[in-house]
Amino acid sequence: MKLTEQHIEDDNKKSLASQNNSYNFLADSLTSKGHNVDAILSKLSEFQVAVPSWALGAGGTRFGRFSFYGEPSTLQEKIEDVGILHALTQTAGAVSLHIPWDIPTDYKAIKEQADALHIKFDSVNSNTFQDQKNAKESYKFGSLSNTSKAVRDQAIQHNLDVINIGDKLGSKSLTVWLADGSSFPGQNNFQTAFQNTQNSLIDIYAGLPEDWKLLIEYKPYEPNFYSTVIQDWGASLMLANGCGDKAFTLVDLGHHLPNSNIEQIVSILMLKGKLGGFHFNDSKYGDDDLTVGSIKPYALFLIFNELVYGMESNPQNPDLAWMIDASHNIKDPLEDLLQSLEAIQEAYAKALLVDQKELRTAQLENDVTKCQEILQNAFRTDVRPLLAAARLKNGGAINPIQSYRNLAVRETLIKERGKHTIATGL
Ligand code: PSV
Ligand code: MN
Ligand code: MN
Repeated sequence: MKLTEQHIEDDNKKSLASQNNSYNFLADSLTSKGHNVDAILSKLSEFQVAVPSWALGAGGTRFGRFSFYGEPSTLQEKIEDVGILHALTQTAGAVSLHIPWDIPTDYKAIKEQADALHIKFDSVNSNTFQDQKNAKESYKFGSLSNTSKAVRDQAIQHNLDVINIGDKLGSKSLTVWLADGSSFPGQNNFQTAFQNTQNSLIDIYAGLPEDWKLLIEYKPYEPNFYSTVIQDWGASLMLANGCGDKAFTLVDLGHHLPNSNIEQIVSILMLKGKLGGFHFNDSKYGDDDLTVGSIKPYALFLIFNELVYGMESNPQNPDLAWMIDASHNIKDPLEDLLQSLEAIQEAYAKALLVDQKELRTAQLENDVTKCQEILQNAFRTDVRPLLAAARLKNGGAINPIQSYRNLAVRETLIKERGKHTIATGL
């Protein structure tokens, strides 16, 4: 299914008058407070987030998976779905592939399809957390950190193969997330596991094309429950530094122990020029991968405030690879992603409303109340008409979920693909 601009434009007609009213009211009020509304709209339009290929089908838990009708079962269908998300939101202009779940069979055709939908191939993800069919070695006791050289070599080779696949598609970075660690005290020698991982990453780094980045993701636990080799940003940063200038830390919102100050982590990494990528999701307990902004929207805003500050003040930090890393068990995956994309744009827009100069002055004067007021005023502004205006400007939907339902997207996908399709992925 392809959503045309005409489909969306027709559906927008129902809400156009009310959108214009709300937008004009908000734009006037922001302008009178000294904001440059056009500049904010341009920034919102430019901000593109990659959709992970594995989130287009219903996720599952280790207790089961309830599939959702009309799921994409080929890479082509997954890109079609990202095309739908992008047509509606104008902010999902990239896809992030997980290899080997998504190895293209016809590169030219896939690239042409993505180009036609204005979708880029963002970071490619390797997978050494599952054993692959016909693989000689098993990752049961780790991959890049394994005590066996044969296992490490197989995992290194897999990452080099992933770089090669990504290169053919126009990706510019490799994301490495390892499940490596231990489930019981004494199982692993921490130092050996870390050193093996560093050496393996150095070998992978040596295979990076000149204009590529290596993004190293950390996570404190799961699937291992006693220790993880790359447990936190410090371990990731040490490994990145041990590789070189093209290696960076990747922050996933769900990969922190409860109450970690994630905004401070991203801020300091950007100061050091070492934040390379970012995975959005939300969580109540652990790596829950819930819809972005569904649990802790203020925390997301505070993180965005630091990201905006970093993007404006830290030229030493490269452009980031932004990706949604959420999936859910019980909702329509496309509706879930539409909600996540909206929440990301909302937090970004609110962060753009923070007057950084005014905040700086209040900080220097140690006016704690004013500092807090500046942030909370921005957070409490209802920016949704701004997001809709940014979408509208580029041919997107005023209200993506409403249009998705009005245009019977899921029903059409079910008609085209059938009811019982299963997407590859977690
Ligand atoms: C691991 O929990 C993770 O966040 C990594 O980014 C993986 O590649 C992804 O999830 C797969 O679901
Ligand atoms: Mn992640
Ligand atoms: Mn995760």
